Amino acid sequence: MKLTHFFSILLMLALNANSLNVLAQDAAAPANALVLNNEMTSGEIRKIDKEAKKITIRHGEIKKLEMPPMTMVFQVKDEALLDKVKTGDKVNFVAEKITGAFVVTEIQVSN
Ligand SMILES: [Cu+2]
Repeated sequence: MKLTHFFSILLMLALNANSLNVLAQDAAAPANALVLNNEMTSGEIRKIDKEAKKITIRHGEIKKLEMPPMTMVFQVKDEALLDKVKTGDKVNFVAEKITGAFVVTEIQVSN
């Protein structure tokens, strides 16, 4: 093996290791963002409207949506979410702003 070949192989290995590191960092970032994005908010079900696919929740602060504690109406992403809860239930839920509307995308009873 020529010495120049040896060095170019070393260089390739070094570059590959670098790009792998970068890939690993890129892969980690969205995962963290996802966890933050799915942070659950505590609340209490005040009203369920299956026909309109809406749910009224008295909720704690939702930092992601810059929203203080309040009682408000949410849409639900999936009608089946409404079958998991009933009025008066204490819940943890995920709310997202989707095309200008506040939508519950996940919900579970917490008591
Ligand atoms: Cu609110």
